[in-house]
Amino acid sequence: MTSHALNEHYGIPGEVQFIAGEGGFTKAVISNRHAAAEVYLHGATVTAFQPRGKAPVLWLSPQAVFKPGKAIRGGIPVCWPWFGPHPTDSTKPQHGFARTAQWSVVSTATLPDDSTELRLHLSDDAQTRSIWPHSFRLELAVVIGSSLRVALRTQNTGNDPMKVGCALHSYFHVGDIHRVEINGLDGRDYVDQPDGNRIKHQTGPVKIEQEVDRIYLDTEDECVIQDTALARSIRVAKSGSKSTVVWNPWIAKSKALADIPDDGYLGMVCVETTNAAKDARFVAAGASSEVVQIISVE
Ligand code: TA6
Repeated sequence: MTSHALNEHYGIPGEVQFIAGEGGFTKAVISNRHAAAEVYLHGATVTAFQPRGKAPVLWLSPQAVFKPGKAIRGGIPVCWPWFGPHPTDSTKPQHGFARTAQWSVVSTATLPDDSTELRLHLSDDAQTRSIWPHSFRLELAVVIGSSLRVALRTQNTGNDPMKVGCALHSYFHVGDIHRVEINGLDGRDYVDQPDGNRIKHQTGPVKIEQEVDRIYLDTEDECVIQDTALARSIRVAKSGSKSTVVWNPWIAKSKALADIPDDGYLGMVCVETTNAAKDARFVAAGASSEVVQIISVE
């Protein structure tokens, strides 16, 4: 659907407008009394969220590549129906196919508290079934208010159970990674991916002093990113998830990844709400499963 048609059907004057964004991909530009935000239909990727009077909350790489088949580097990519490499077939895309698919608009609405809701959906087609032999309806509901609520709902519309791994792979903007601590994971075990996937135990807050790529297990807790440089805390609450991923590429990986500036690691950290590792979920035929992330700034 063209931006013009989208605005005809789903635009809300002064609040929701669909325009051509980077790479010619369509994005929803949202503005209300609480915040401003942007959401690309490419991958249903929230790429910006900024509460009124506050610094941007999400990090979007200045070197992000906007082209078919490539995930946007930053914001909140939707990793689905698997997290990380495909469990058995390395030829299949890392983090699944949802984050590079073209999603459709379901609805837009102004909520009673003047927040804005945008719902997007993705359903199976011959292309997805060639990669993953299941029928599904995926819906992303984004509510932009003083906080940002992102809900990913998986519906199994087929006749067979399906195993789903996923992530709301959120990149957060921080003032200085050296002065960041992440609270909420104390006492949890985690898979330390850069160290041979060894299982380790978290003591105290998470500090970023090297490449960090950890799947924290058996945790339903809220995380708080203490960003001393920007004198703020970013709260990341969740439901439908028992695994939280923390990632910072650090120096070498920032240099290795073309869509991250060499010094990109200094201003970002990922805290991801996931069904990863043993937290992947079976969704029975006709059933649904939902993961929710709620982001707020203090
Ligand atoms: O969520 C952490 C992670 O799995 C890291 O291993 C890193 O690969 C990151 O995702 C980004 O993955 P991408 O495929 O977007 O480069």
